[in-house]
Amino acid sequence: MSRLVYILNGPNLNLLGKRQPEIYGHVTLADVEAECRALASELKLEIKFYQSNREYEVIDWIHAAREDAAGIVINPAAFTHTSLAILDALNTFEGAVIEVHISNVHKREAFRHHSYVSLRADGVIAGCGTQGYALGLRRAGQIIDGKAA
Ligand code: CA2
Repeated sequence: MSRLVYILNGPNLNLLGKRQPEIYGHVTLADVEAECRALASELKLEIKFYQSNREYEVIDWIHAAREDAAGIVINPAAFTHTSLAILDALNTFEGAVIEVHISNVHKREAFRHHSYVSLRADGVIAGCGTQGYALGLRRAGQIIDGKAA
């Protein structure tokens, strides 16, 4: 049984920690990856960690996850609010899906309140800062282990 979790990041998240720290904080995406790798090793999970500004790449990684992964933790960034294609791809994936947002999207503009991805996600984390990734990975691990309450 696979213990591999894909951690996928959508557009502009490569700028994390470098722009708009008042919204997204000072932690970089490389810091988030390092934190997730340390946690994965503690939980005996494997991770693949990716970021892209291109919708088709995110879709291709979801398709790849169908072949070898037990879970996906995804911050789709702005694709959250626009991408029926990412929802369709996630609907073909049979493992655990956790949606993560660094900011509390519900406290922000109305156009951020709707998520296509939430129609598939088993769990949604928003407004916990970059800590949300570790929380999401932990939850994915619990689902994979059959220990999610
Ligand atoms: O809060 C989140 O994690 C979001 O997914 C981030 C997206 C936004 O469109 C969603 O509504 C909520 C934006 C990602 C942009 O990331 C940046 C990070 C640092 C500096 C500039 C952009």
